[in-house]
Amino acid sequence: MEMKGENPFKCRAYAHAARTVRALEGDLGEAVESGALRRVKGIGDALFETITEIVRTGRSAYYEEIKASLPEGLMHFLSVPGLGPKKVMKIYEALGITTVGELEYACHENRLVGLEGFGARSQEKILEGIAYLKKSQGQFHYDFALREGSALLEQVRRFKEVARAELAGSLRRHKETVKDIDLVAASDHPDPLMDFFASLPQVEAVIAKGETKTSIRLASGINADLRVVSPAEFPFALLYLTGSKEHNTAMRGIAKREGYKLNEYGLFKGEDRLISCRSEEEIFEKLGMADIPPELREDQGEIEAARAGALPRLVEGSDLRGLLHAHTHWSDGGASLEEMARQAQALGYAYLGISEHSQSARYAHGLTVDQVREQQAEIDRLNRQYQGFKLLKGIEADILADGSLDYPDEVLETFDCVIASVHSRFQIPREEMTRRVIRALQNPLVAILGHPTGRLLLSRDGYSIDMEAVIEVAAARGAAIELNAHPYRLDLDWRLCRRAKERGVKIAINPDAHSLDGLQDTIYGVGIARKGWLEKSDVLNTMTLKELEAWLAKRKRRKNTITQ
Ligand code: DGT
Ligand code: CA
Ligand code: ZN
Repeated sequence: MEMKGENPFKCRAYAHAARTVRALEGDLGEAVESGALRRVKGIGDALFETITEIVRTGRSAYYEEIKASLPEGLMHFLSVPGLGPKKVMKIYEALGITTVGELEYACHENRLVGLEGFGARSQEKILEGIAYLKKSQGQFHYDFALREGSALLEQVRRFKEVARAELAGSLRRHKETVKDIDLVAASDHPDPLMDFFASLPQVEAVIAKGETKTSIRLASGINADLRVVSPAEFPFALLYLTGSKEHNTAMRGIAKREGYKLNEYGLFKGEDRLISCRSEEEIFEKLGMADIPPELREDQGEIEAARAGALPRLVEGSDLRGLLHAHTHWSDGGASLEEMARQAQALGYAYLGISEHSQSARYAHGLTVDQVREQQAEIDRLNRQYQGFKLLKGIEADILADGSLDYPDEVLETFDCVIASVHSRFQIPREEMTRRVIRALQNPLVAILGHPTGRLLLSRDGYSIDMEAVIEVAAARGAAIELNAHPYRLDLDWRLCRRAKERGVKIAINPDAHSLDGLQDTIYGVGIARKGWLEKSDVLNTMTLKELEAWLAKRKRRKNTITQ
């Protein structure tokens, strides 16, 4: 609509409605049919009609009409980070280009430099954006791949004569992003299973179909491979297809040293004598190793650890006692304090740390000092009603350009748990960003550094920062670092989680929830924490409420001893 130059108010109403629908609790179809949606704020008659049409027919005539009136490739411009609809149309109208490839070429030819509203710097940024797009193309967020993969797995498992089936590949290893979905199934009759798989309703195209392997593309855009093996081969195929490639290579080396041959079909001794194994665990055992959790299979020392009996006991979702970092209606969240608290209790947690945005984050309705006081009073009031559960008073304080925080210390002191995060000025030089974040961490009132690199998976790299140096300061200060569990962030990266653990820095697995459902994003953070070798004792919010309160109080005492 913006590309077509539609009325800006109308555009905004649609964008707003999209966010509203996304945050809606319950079933959208029901809300449409009962007319309840019509009573939701911001959904007028026209929008209600459009949404009803989409729900009932899966399409919108208005959308199709707009789309058809624009050159097809132009929509893809919008995937280039930093290019909005207005700029896209300017480029199109001035240069007549309609594909991302042409756009890249035009940048190389310096044709954007002289264009009104552009310049050398914006041309360079567009080129960077295109490079990013190319790099991330064909990659998918973990949560999306897991949803699609789990649905496929369920369908395959329900098919007759499938003895066992599992997800494999990067999805099973819980990588933060994945290229495709890998599935392995055990069956003595692969043919009908291959036919069944290739004709599932969500299949858009069959890429390859063989006797033991079929590759499909789903309508949602991601590819999936199904490998079918005999039940006896299953554990070996699962091990092999889980990988990673580097882990597999190292495993083969170990097998060889032990006088075996290991491949996707089996473990063999001497002249191809099969050593049968019923599970991956048995294969590891035969090779003198402890069972290596899939998350660790990246050839990062897990094989040596498994041989030495020194694998970590990885943290589990059930180890978490509470959650920190949630937003509510008070700033940019989609639910009330009470609703969030109720949901956290329903999920079995003993505490929930509320952390709205701070005052300079206007775009996210950051809290003024007066609002902070009001919210804290409201939290006190609610806490008096709860038993075995407590809301913690927190804040997600912006780290300002100079590394100071967004409230004076007298205000920061009133919180139980201060999370400090960078939300602006990402483009500064590495040294400056490192100094900025370190300065914030040196404030003894800061308990946790929020989403420490600011990355948005598949759309924005983290800002340039010396995380090793930041980890050192967190260690010295006794502050924690967040592992933001939102599937688009998963920040701190798992490779650095391990570094933090080595330095004794606690990691807080935080949902950064902006809705009731958002609280359950925590599972993605747990997966990444496991991938980063973290154990229960490495994770801040495995503490009981009492332990956590003592940990937080210690921080405040330290503040007093410094200022006195
Ligand atoms: P991705 O890129 O997110 O799909 O990552 P993966 O690890 O799922 O890679 P994929 O789908 O190409 O292959 C699935 C598994 O198959 C992989 O985890 C390990 C195994 N594999 C694939 N190619 C090779 C290879 O050349 N050598 C060995 N040893 N294993 C391989
Ligand atoms: Ca894969
Ligand atoms: Zn944030």
